[in-house]
Amino acid sequence: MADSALYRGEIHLHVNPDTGLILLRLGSLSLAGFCRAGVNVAGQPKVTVTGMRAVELAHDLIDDAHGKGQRLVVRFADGPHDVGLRLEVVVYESRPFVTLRLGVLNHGVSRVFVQTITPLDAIQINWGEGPLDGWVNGFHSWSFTGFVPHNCRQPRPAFGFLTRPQAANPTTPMPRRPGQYVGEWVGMLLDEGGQALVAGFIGVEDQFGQVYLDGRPGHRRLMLQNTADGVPLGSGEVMWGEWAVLYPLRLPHPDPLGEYAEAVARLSRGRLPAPYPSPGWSSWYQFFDRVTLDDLLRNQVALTKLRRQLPLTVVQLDDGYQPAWGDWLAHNDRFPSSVGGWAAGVRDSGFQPGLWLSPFTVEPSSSVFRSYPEAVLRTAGGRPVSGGVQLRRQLYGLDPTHPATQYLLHKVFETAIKEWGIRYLKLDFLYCGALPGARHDPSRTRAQALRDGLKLIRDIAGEDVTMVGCGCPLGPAIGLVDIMRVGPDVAPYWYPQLLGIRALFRESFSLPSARNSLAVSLNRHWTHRRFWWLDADNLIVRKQQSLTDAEVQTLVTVLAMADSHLVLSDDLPTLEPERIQWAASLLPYLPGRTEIPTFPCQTAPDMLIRRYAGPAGPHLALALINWQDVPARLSASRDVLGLPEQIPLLAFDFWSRRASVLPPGPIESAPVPPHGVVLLHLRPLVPGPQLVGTDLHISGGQEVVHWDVRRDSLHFDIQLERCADGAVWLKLPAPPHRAECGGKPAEIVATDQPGIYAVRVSVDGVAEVIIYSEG
Ligand code: 9PG
Repeated sequence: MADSALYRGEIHLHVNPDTGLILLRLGSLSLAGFCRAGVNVAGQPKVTVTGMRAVELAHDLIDDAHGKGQRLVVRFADGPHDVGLRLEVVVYESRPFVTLRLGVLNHGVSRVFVQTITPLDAIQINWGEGPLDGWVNGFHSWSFTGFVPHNCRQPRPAFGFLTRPQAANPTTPMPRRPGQYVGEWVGMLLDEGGQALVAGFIGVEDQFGQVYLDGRPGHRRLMLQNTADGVPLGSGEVMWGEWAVLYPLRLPHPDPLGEYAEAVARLSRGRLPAPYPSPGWSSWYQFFDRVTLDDLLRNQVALTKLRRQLPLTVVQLDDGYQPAWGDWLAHNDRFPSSVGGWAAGVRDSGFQPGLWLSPFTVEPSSSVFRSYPEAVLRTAGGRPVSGGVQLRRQLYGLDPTHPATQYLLHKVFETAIKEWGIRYLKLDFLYCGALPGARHDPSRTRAQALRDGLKLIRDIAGEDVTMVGCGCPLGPAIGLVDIMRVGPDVAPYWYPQLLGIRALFRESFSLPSARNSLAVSLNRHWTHRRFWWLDADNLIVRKQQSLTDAEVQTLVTVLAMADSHLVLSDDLPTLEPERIQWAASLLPYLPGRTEIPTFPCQTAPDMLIRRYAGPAGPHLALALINWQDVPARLSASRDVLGLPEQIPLLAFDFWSRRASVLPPGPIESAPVPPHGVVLLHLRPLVPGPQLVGTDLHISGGQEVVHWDVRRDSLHFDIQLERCADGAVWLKLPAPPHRAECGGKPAEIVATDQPGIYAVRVSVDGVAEVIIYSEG
């Protein structure tokens, strides 16, 4: 038999042909385990087939989506029910990872049902002595995603027995003990010394995949498992699990999941709105499910008045117009006329109507539920499968593989898109298209059923309609949605609460709350612009709510630093002018690069960096977030920021509008209020005139598009695509004599810092500014 080993740099893999033991060395770590599959025959319990004795080993050279590589193929002797396994392992010339997948072959005469495909179950991991921390990805938009310290239990859904599918994958068992973790698609193990291991499925279209991790000393385990949902496999047929990857990492690292995400995107190409998604307004976080047509109309009037100042182009009606979930083409008595009539009015006033729909969800009182009972996904025993409970409403899922569901999807989306002219769809509760159950087409997995459903919607909608995924299992939506909600709901309060109770739910990361939406979305930033445009949920800026001013500033700042899709959800006619400015400061989206230096080692990352390059020189925005409940001084080392240690920095504090010069050494803040943020724009101090910052745009200067230093004057242009009054802070070697903005005199204000001046500017889309120095 051929050699049973593969080598490439730090990666070494060996399969023992007599026992099937897979030995994998990744740098200084080593893992040992087996591959397995779980299958059953009709009416009998599941049995495990383990790859043990190799009957064939083959090597070849390949050239696939990840480049040139060497492949090892191992065929194992048949196990129970004459099921055979075939393992493929690849190492690549220019990739730091090993990929593997497992095939299940039915060599028997009767059908088998495939439940699980496990390309690697590593039951032994050599990795130091201490306990290992975990990082886990969650199943859908609202699922907990983030760091789990080894001494804490992985956060689980509140009232799981009622609301499990709303928070997590209902078929994935939750880890019981601290030190055990389970991630959907991808997870990481981490040690104190900065060594990390990434393990995940890069194939995401056909089967859901979990990575089970145990970081406890003496119990270490890493299992990559696909769920095949009991799909039948006929005699002589083969079914492949998804491709998985493993790679070691040294932390800190600028982009720990970059290799993983790029590999996913090479197999399932992402979809990106170009050049960026249209910003909008939504009814949900102000009016919730009590929204009326009048609320919409008043806000449309306000949007028209604010158009130059706050150029939002989509008006998105959320949940609340329908008489019942499922009856999406009808409207309730808060809407005297049809949704189509409202949409036409929105278009007439020059905006784009956007509509919320929950295409795979029905409630029992809907006419769809009564008229198309066959479209509702059921258990093998015929009971509808629960999709959870929303505001005391029992939700059920539709079966996307059923022709009746397909007929309903056609009807809803053809009406909404072709008749009503909706070009922006927020598609919610999409996990309801992937609930576990007995599907009409039993050969489709849950992941395939959802992807089929989303594909059908995309086909009806066409390429130009913007689709936002929400409550959506991440993998199967890649390439089909343009924008993805990557965290739970924001709310007009900071911590999660249920029925007015806060104390019990602090660790319930899937419940609506500002903290939850920010923390989880930041842990999914690595998906941004790779799979879709990231949506960290709507912005709420109004004063009339339970968020403090500091908390609202944190919301604004995180959305900016994460480069999130912007949708404002406040009652605009009553919104305070200052708050309108806060929201407007996020527009337009300006190019920059986000870094989260502590990722993946903090549940709620407290430091965000965004690097900008522009004609006024490169600068960086540094956001330090105080997640604590008491005021705190926050700091960042220059090393982490990649800034020279010895050079003073020009700093502009965006929220306090203060310019200063920071001495060499670490950057330290004044006390930051609970849940507040300090946002600094930093530039190394150099001789000559310099931009310090602006209060026009949250990037603090990226809107300056032209910068020309002459002998006695400084010329620069501002491009904002909206109207704004504000100021630009400048460091000038000589006191300015006079200033002009758009040909008119501009006021110069001295600051308390020698050599730093603020120049008042008025921008009408663009502005040309000239500063003349004395003498
Ligand atoms: C409309 C809303 C908004 C919001 C969505 C989604 O009960 N729950 O677990 C639950 C979770 C999320 C949720 C509502 C209920 O919000 O994210 O933006 O569109 O639906 O109903």
